[in-house]
Amino acid sequence: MKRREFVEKLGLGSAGAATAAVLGSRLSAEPATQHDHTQVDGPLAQATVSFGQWRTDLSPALDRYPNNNPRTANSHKLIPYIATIKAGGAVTFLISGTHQVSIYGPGTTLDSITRNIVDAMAGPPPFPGFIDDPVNRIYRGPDPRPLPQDRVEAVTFAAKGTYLVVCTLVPHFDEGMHGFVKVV
Ligand SMILES: [Cu+2]
Repeated sequence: MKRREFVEKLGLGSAGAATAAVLGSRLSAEPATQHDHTQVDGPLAQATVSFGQWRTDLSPALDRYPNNNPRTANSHKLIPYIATIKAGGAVTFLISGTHQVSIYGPGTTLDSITRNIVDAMAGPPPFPGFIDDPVNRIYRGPDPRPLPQDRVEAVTFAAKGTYLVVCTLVPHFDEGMHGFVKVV
């Protein structure tokens, strides 16, 4: 069916036809993969991963008031270590502390990531920089330095497989701060 016929069948006048033309061009200008409106539901639709945690086992007790973020009072774990979702689902990373989330596709291991360092600064204060290896990387989070120390990043996983999630802040990467997302 030609567009003119289609518009006439819808009972749109010339103004409606103009609107349809604008909508049509706008839609065709968007990348085909931009929006997926299918719904994701059920128990494996979403998992929450704690990405760095403030400690409560210190003496004296950690007191962040009014706005303290002591590096030495932050635990560098992903909890749970292995999160499981289904394909199309999401993982919500609840981030506390100075961390950068990077996610690698199936096959990448901690040892296979190239230790290429970016943004290191002599200071003062010195900053150790981030690991930047784009090979098989499917997601890299923002530079955490200007951001709140407590924040959220939600990420979707389209395909099945086991994904490596690492903190790419250099000292955390070097101590092996990582976990996995299993997409089933
Ligand atoms: Cu970290």
